[in-house]
Amino acid sequence: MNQPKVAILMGSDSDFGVMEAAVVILEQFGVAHEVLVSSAHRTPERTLAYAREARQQGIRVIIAGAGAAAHLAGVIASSTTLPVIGVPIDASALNGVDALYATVMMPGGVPVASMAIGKAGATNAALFAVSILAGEDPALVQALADYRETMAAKVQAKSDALQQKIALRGN
Ligand code: RP5
Repeated sequence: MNQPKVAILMGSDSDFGVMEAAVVILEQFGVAHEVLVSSAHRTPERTLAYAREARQQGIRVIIAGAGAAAHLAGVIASSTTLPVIGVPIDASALNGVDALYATVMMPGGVPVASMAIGKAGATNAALFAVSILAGEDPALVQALADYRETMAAKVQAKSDALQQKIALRGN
């Protein structure tokens, strides 16, 4: 693949079951990306060094997924002016609400774009990253429009199938 433009970081390899949804979207859109495990708590120096160097390495958007006391996205945002998208992961007894609060409640001045908890959040993080990159890339604008169209067609097909099922019950 080309030089990665999007970085997907996660606090643990145990987060990959959720964060894989972001990888799938970036592959679908043909966006070059890299995936790595780095923890705000267990490897703080590695995380900060990555954040500091990411822009110079050609990264344009960072996605950070973490569970529990999820400080990964915020810590990355503290050390880069790149857009940082946080994905709270359901990895503790608090079912991801802990990670959501830790990710979304940033102090003014250091923004993190927090997504929903779990796979929907990982999917949307990647779509949001594509939207950011689409500002410089008309092909990505078209790909996003196609994605929405396909999604709408699937909803229409589901609606049609449901109506047919209900009509058959009436006979
Ligand atoms: C967080 O703690 C990680 O992002 C993960 O969601 C959670 C548990 O990590 P492991 O104990 O599975 O490595 O920092």
